[in-house]
Amino acid sequence: MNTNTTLGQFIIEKQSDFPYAKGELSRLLRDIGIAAKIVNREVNKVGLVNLSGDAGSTNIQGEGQKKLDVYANEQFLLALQSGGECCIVVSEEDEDYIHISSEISKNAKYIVAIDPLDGFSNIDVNVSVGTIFSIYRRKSTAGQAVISDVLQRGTEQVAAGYVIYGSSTMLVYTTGKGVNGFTLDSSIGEFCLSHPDMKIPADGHIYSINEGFYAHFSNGIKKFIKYCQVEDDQTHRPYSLRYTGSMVADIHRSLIKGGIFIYPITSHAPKGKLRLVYECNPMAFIVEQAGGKASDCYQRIMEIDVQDIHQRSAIMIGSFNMVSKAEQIISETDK
Ligand code: FDP
Repeated sequence: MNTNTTLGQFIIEKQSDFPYAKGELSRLLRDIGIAAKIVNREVNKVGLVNLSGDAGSTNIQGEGQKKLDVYANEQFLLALQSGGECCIVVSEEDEDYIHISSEISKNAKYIVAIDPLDGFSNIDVNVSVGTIFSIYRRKSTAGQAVISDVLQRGTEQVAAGYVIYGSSTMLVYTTGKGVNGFTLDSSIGEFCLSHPDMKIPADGHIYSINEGFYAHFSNGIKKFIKYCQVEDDQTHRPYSLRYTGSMVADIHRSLIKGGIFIYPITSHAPKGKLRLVYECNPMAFIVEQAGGKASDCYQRIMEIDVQDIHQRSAIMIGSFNMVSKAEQIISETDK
């Protein structure tokens, strides 16, 4: 690991790469990094202090407890509110988007969409969870930011990233000039550059889908699963199946080792399950920047029109050739 370069230093060094290099996006990214460290501290002690319990339960000292997802949401909101660079926050935890109307935020130009704790159902069993964020620049030029500033396509993202709270904690982000990964060195309390210029292998040998829902999948998805399972020496099939139930963990593995993660539409979730604005778009931006591909089976994720902040989408994301193959099989089968 290159412990010489911390996230803070790297962001400042790369500031001139940003589309509008005034330091605001740098500060926003730095604030997200600080909140991630606070959330990481709480994720690590979850077994000790019952943070996985329901909101309203009490801890060992008899104090009121918050669920960790509520806590994580509060920490990111606090960081974004006090940083002064963000005018609107969209969060998985809040039904409506939140205007930040403090004195220091009155000229803020950025909109942040965030899933503060993705894969939360894994928190009790020590499987990795994550935070996903997506950053847009507001389009309106005067007054309060408006809904059209929020409902921008994924192609308009200026930055996106995720934090994975796993065997080690990593922050991975892109500003549209490649992808870089930073590992938290707890001895110095800093994210340090450990994975510079990440590239996803064009082919992989792992597919990742909740196959328990096989009966609810379209014939095209079923056919792709069969393709993954058939023996073929040339393409190193059958592929292995890995599915943690934490999108961040499953996509992080694909980014490092190659592979495909699929959450398709099902007969029980006809629009898909995952959220376009703060799950699919940011992960698509990162994976594309690393050389991979992300689609909803038919269309590039980042080109989907956004009508609603909590809109759902199907997603197929990962190694370029695997996603292309899946798209081909699905479009031939589900015509
Ligand atoms: P979770 O509901 O635990 O937050 O974002 C939703 C998500 O997890 C993803 O992280 C994960 O990939 C998916 O849902 C798991 O859904 P299934 O249990 O339906 O497979």
